[in-house]
Amino acid sequence: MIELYHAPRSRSSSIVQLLDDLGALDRVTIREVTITRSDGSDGPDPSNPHPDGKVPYLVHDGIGMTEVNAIMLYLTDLFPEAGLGAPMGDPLRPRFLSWMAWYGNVLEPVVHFHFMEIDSPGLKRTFRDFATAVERLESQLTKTPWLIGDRFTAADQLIAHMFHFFPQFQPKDGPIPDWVARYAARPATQRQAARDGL
Ligand SMILES: N[C@@H](CCC(=O)N[C@@H](CS)C(=O)NCC(=O)O)C(=O)O
Repeated sequence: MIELYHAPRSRSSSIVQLLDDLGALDRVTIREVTITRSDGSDGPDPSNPHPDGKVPYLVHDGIGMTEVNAIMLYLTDLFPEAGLGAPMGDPLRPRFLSWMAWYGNVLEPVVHFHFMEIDSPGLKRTFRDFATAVERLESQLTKTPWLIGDRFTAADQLIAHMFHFFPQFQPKDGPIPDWVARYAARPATQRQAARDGL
């Protein structure tokens, strides 16, 4: 049995969209919960088992897991038929794993530092900065339409979702706006926007 603790218009929407793309939505029970929103509204839901009261939280046969990128990796391995991951033996798996981890290890922190205007030499030494992260994406997206190559994967779902959800993070030109537009035009993105009431 698979359960997903979900709050609309959040990181867990990206998981719902991935499940839709994987053709696995009917295999998962979605449990909608409240979370504390960034404007301070709502609050944690006592029925949500996530240790920090956050979403997404996935439970598979009684074992829970957190972290949006780890959950996506897990689901693409669990439902490999859709070809949205890069399983063991796929020569592009190293690239796929790198983008999935880079999102959490680098992109999330630098986005927060950048938009909160935190300018610290120490943080910069470790994480570089938002402009460097954008350059990394642009460097790949000038070579290939999607992050690991010619096909859309959960790495695009994970990272393009952020730029789509927060258009203010997008550079005005270069390959990122085109990539996000292609992501936005995908039927699964449009179905998720409808589910989220966007
Ligand atoms: N590192 C976590 C972050 C999860 C997260 O911050 N989720 C937000 C929704 S997008 C949330 O639940 N916020 C409620 C809160 O901070 O209490 C992940 O990657 O899954």
